[in-house]
Amino acid sequence: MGRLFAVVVTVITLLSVSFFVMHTWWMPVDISTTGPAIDHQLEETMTGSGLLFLGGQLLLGLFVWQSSDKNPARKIKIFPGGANPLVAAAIILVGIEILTLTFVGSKAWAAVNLVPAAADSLHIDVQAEQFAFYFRYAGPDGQFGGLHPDKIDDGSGNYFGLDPANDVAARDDVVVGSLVIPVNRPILLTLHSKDVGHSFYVPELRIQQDFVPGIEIPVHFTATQTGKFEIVCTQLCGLGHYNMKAYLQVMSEADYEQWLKGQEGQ
Ligand SMILES: [Cu+2]
Repeated sequence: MGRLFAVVVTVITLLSVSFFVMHTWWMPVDISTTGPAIDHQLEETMTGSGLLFLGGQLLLGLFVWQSSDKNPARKIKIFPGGANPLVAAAIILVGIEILTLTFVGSKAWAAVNLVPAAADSLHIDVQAEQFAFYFRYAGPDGQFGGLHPDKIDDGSGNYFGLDPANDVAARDDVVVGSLVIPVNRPILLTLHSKDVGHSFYVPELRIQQDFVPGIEIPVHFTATQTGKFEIVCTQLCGLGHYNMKAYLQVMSEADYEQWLKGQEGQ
């Protein structure tokens, strides 16, 4: 029985490691300028923790195999000093591993979260609510209208709480249900939520950022490929959470300009 367990542990270990080595289930294509650093970090983290996992599981299988010998005359071997030095060594080893990953990975993190957005970024406002995303562009005047939470009214399509009657800048703001952006141009999003916590996740951009009600959260990125990608909410935000998504459409600069003109005309 013991030997069978040792074989099963070894087979499960090798099988599960092989799925990671072959990238059977892996990240989708990367379409952002900051993505390669994140993917590189992911590879390093998976390799480091994968080697520890592989070594640990194979050792476990080996020990189970060796101790399944039922011979009562066999002397029990005791590691010098007992278990304490081994446990201490394991804690130090894992601690060093995690600290190293933190320092090595901080660069990739900083490029996304600590470096400010480029000054010429295209600014788009994002409103999350149960269970949809809305996107706002400044319109021909380049000015966003002010936000008035008391004026938010889904029935009339006023998802951001604009006041076009009194606020000139708000009159030409474009509000749509898809995030349409030009390729190769820095984008700066400001995330707002009108109700509960949501999340903005685009796997292809390697960006996942929570919405927090009452806080404006900046997110910036540059898309390097045209195409249509899913934006999904990854914070359990209510009964309709499973269905909370929108699309990111990355277009050529010319297509984007044309799309925006079409929206402004409405
Ligand atoms: Cu949500």
